[in-house]
Amino acid sequence: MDLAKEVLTGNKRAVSRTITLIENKDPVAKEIIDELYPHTGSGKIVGITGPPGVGKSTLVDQMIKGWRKRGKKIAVVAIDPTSPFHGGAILGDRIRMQDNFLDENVFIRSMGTRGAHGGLSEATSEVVNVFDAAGYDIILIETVGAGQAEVDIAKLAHTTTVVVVPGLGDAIQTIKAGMFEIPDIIVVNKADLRGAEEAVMELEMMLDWAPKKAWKPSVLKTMALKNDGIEELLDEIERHWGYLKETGMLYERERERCKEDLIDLVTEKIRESVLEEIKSNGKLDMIVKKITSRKITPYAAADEILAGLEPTK
Ligand SMILES: Nc1nc2c(ncn2[C@@H]2O[C@H](COP(=O)(O)OP(=O)(O)OP(=O)(O)O)[C@@H](O)[C@H]2O)c(=O)[nH]1
Ligand SMILES: [Mg+2]
Repeated sequence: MDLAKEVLTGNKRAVSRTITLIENKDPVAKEIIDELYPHTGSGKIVGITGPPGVGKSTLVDQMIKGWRKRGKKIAVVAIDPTSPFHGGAILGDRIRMQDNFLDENVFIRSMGTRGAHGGLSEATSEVVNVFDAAGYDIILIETVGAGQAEVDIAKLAHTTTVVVVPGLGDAIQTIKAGMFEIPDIIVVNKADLRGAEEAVMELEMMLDWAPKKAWKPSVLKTMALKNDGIEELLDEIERHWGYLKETGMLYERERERCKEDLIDLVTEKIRESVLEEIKSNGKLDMIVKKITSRKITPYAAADEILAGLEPTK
């Protein structure tokens, strides 16, 4: 079947197969992505991040249900940074989201991170584009907040939601100084536990002290297990979207994402061509020998390799 055309009609199997091609770095994926690209740009990308076990998946589950009631088509990419590659990474999550899994207008996919830098997989942005082209209104990316992953999700998403839970100083620990750039919305989940009110207050105080931004992140309380506070969260995501559109920030974010993607792509291409070159002519082994026998230093060797490369066109 013509995968790109099928993806554009919203065919779930075609979407699934395309994502697998992307994960496997199949050269065909590149052609499909090229064909889909002109049809992207209308999906809302929403990031959900936060420490392990704060209830991100439970929350995502309820958000899907809420958005379905609002007539939206939703795709979820659940990223597991501990898994080196794709495939059933977060099986538990899938089972939990089973109701949604059977819904024709909901697509849930787990992926491992392949990224060498501990960040989001480079493939994530491409997968988001596939969902976008397939007509999903909302594309949710769920990932455990582990430093780089949070930064990366904020670059990719239009709206980034950081989830925390009540507990002495825990919330504050998560939204550390310097991480203030990341959340557009902060959710204190498990508000049924003690200390939720205090957590909200602490966070709001910290936000008051933080350098002012045009959009002040809002702090919301949810009880994902009881489906409480979800409507307010969806409203707030809508409000943020409206803000992005009105202020031209939406365009800014798109530009940033484009730039990041392009830098990643170019870096990857350079890396591949350099590796191919130095491995093919046996030069690598020769230079390694010189290093291990202490004839040259690794830095000098790196310079020597680079100096010997053909300039790329
Ligand atoms: N008390 C309480 N427990 C909750 C709430 N929401 C989720 N939980 C529980 O918290 C635990 C973790 O929930 P998950 O949704 O798996 O959390 P997560 O953040 O996706 O976890 P990881 O993906 O492992 O990082 C589960 O046992 C949930 O039932 C809530 O509002 N209140
Ligand atoms: Mg989870």
